[in-house]
Amino acid sequence: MTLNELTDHVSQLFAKTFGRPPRWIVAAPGRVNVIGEHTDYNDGFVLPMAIEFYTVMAADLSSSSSSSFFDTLFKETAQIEVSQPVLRGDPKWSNYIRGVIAGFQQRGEKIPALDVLVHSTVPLGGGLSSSAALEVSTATLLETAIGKKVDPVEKALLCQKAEHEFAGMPCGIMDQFISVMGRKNHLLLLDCRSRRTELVPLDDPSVAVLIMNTNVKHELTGSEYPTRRRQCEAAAKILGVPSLRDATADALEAAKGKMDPVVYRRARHVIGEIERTVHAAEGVRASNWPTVGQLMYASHYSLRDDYQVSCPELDAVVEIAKAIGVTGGVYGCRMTGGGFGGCCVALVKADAVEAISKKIAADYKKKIGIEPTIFVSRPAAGATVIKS
Ligand code: GAF
Repeated sequence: MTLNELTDHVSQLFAKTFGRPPRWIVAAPGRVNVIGEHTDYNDGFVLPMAIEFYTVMAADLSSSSSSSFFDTLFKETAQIEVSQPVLRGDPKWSNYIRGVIAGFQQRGEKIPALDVLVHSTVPLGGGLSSSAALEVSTATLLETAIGKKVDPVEKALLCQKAEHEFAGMPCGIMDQFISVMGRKNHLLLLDCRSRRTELVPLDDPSVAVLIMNTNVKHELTGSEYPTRRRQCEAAAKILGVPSLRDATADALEAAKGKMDPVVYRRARHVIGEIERTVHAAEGVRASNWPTVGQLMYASHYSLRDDYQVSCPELDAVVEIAKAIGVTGGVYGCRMTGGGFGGCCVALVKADAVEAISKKIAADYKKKIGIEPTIFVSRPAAGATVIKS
């Protein structure tokens, strides 16, 4: 479904639910990270792109004192009293929205009561940033409703704070930044220390980005993510640097004896991954797809062996893709996002997409026993106001 078709659909759903057409419609995309995993909270580089899957919100002013957010997936309404400071509450999914409203209130904004229909095509729990899309969509709606733009960096940080404080997930800045700042046909090279961004064109029609959802989500992400953050901080402390961004592979080797072996491996992943990300961006600029592909495999093996955030299902997809090889049209493949399930991303020859998808689906089903979901996305635009 194109964004236009999706917008029409959501507009109709709003009219059916609230009995009148919406006054505003906004959309914010999910993302896939091409490379640079678990580097954002280490002040490193990431190279994500926004995908053509969105959280769309259609809205109008409400005649009541509280806002109603109706979510079409959960088929339930979150009532949020906006005349007072918004706190955490039920249903659980509404906390992403609540956190963003609270962020606007903390900036001194008075938030009007709204009737909102929320409809998302970003797969939930697929590691494609459905939560960032929900936060950024909310922020974009609030900007539209109050008639004031927030600086894009401030907006992304406000959404990240919502995730920290209202959803209890100590994420880095990647997901919210790309959902705000994505650009059609571009990857976003983000320096997570300076927050400087560079748009890297990915518009070569001969290559495609394939996204493969393993359709499994192991319930480890919640506890493992903060543990990884702490291990990285411990490594930086031993190395005497503010963050692993400042560490070198040589310094790490020299300090190996002073470090817990697990902490050492975590640091080895991060230091190597930051370097791979910078090289991959160079590879994309030069359309050097085999090099980018090799860096993607190296990233996966490092996440599997040193960072230990992969799982058998993600590994299976990568091994199947690797077996197809460049001759079959696959340049590279890796797990993407936080890990423990969710999606893999592959860089492939555009004219081989169909054959590759079929082969991966069949072999994955044979090996794991479940169907994967496979799709292609061009790099999409970040958050947009569709009707204002
Ligand atoms: C999750 C987090 F939300 C991101 O900030 C990032 O750390 C990612 O995992 C791993 O690269 O998506």
